[in-house]
Amino acid sequence: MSAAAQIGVTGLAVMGRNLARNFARNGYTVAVHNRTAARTRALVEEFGHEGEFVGTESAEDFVAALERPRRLVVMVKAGEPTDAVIREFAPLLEPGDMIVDGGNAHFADTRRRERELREQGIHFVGTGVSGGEEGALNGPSIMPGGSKESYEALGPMLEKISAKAADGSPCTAHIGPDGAGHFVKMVHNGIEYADMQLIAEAYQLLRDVAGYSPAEIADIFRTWNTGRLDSYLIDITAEVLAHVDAATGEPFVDVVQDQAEQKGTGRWTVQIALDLGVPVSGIAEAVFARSLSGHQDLRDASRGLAGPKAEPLGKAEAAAFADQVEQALYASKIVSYTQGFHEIAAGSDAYDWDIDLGRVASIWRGGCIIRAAFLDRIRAAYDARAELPSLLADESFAREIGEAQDDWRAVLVAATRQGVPAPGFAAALAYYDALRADRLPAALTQGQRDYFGAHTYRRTDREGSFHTLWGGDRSEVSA
Ligand code: NBP
Repeated sequence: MSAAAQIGVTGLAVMGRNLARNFARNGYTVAVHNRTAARTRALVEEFGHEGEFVGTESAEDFVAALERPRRLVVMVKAGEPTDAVIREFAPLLEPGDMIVDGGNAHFADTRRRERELREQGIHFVGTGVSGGEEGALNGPSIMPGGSKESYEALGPMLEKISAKAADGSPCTAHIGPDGAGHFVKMVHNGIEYADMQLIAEAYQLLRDVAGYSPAEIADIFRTWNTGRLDSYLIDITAEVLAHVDAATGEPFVDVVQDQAEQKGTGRWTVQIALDLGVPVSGIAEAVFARSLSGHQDLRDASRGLAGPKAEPLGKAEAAAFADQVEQALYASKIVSYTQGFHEIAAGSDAYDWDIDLGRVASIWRGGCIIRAAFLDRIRAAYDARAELPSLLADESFAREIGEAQDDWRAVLVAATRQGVPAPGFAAALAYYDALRADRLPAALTQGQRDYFGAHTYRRTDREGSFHTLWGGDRSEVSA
């Protein structure tokens, strides 16, 4: 077999197959391989006309088909299958070769794999890929980690197959060493959860409080999509809401069971945020809202609990309320991204990744699920001040959120009065109010901790740690 392929893809389910086709359509010769060879044959038969594919059935043939240094993309189910593939291929590779894991791996696994393969001189490039099957085929957002050297060999190819932002720049860039790419992809998915939850809350408020039909709400979302909320998720929300079920003639959204599922990356984002001590309350509420929706028994047992029934507003009031919901949604979205970028900054510090936050915003502008006009603004904020401590410290975001806050509060008052849950909006506002507070009740918490556990506290008026003798004469001692 001649070593002619510039890149190889193993794992040819929906993502791998489409990524391989994307490379081929962009003029690269692609070696393809899958554990079950029938998938490889099917790909070459069905899409062979799209470009140059080298179909291979054994690991040896696959590796032999690649030019050196070898670039081997793994698109298999994350977890043990990825380790199985590495065990199979690593012994066949040579120093300088690259294994690119495009699956949704946990960044801690990526760090382990990178360390193990580095000993063999193999570059392990943990790479986040976002955009689903359509993105994999036509241009995803790609978040590669790993060594700088591997990016030099891979980057130009990734840049070619990636999505392009409106200004033409590729939606990929070297994120940072070892697990940085998968970490950023994880937070991307966490933000995606939060975005989806906020949109869902906006929908429910427009439906139950304003009294709009799904078709009318689709129109409202279409209008919002022409403004500052312009994004893929708002766009597809309008499509889903406008869809009518063929079997019943009912709005599609009314015939779908209201139990949201999840695959795990949102949960990871929250777990890791807890480890890093980063408050990502909006993302956490989104994960919890999905999990609550799935507890059907609990919901059935609680349906009769006391509380108001929402009473829809009149037409004129409804339109004004919809404008307020737009403000609340936008303000809450700013908070979600603030929290997500804080988590990336904290991960970057903890693992010495030196992640450029503006660049992350930049490569999310196209291809991925959270692509939005808004990301250009985030990029501009970090470009203006790379050390921005929080997105809320950016003048223009601070101004916008300040302008939105009256409506944001009004929406939450209406939601609370009418008994419509809006945990994402509420968590975002609580985060905003907590950050801007002069004093937090954390002082009282410290007092309680000192009382029962002698955990000590610091004072506002002088340096040092102190403990009050609560069980004695309540005098204060230096700790
Ligand atoms: P799946 O996650 O469904 O994985 C199926 C592939 O894994 C098949 O090629 C299968 O081979 C292979 N595989 C398995 Br399962 N166990 C294996 C093993 N022990 N050794 C070798 N190969 C094995 O595919 P997908 O939905 O295309 O996703 C691929 C990756 O991309 C996943 O990590 C996923 O999380 C990630 N991702 C998916 C999306 C999306 O929208 N679907 C988006 C972004 C990232 P077989 O054909 O022989 O069974």
